[in-house]
Amino acid sequence: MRKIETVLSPALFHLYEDGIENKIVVVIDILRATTTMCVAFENGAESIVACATPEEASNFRNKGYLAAAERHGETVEGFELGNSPQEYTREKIAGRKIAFTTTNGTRALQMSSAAKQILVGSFLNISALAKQISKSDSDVVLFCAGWKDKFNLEDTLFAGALAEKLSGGLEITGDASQAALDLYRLACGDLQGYLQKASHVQRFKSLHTESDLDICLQMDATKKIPYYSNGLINLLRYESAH
Ligand code: 3SL
Repeated sequence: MRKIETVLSPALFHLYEDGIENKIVVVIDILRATTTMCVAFENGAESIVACATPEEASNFRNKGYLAAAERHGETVEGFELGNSPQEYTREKIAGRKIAFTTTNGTRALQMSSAAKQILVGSFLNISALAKQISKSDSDVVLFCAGWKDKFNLEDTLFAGALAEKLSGGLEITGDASQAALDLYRLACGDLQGYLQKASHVQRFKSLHTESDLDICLQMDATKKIPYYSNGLINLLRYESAH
């Protein structure tokens, strides 16, 4: 039976790298990078380059890209876009290429480079993602981007939600996957209420960005599945199959 494993923090990723070239990795940064990527594609972005640094993202401007950079939860000075999904409107980004760097999300994508397939997960595309994964024949690693190598509640909740959706056909393996599933079952009646305990939600409050939380918890707002390959995030061409 195919297996699901869960990585609760980038600091633990090395423990799951064995055989990664045969596995699907789902990168999860619910607040907010992978959510924002899903919003960007839903609103017509052409592609996203995942950059390691703001400098690297800025250099893409010469090639006509929009440059987006977030550090410590805030837009880096001088950038036209940060990491709030609310900024990624159709008016601003339809048909555009975006060079994007964030504190944890783009880093987790880059760390996953050796995987067979790297998918971008959020509550917005959770059912489409589950359907896509069910159709494949590989084991799955749910990779929580966390916050600066620390565990976080929101990515773990999503890992549990996706594990629950996949549990009919895949085996939940390891205590991390079980803990994520249990946490999700505990909190699923009121995700928004539960996440008031999350340190990143507290951070949002101090940065006056808490309205992003509503968007980040929207279930199934899109069927689009971004994937990462060779530094680029593009859209998986799958929709005709749905
Ligand atoms: O670290 C990241 O990738 C971001 O999602 C963090 S923030 O939500 O923009 O603060």
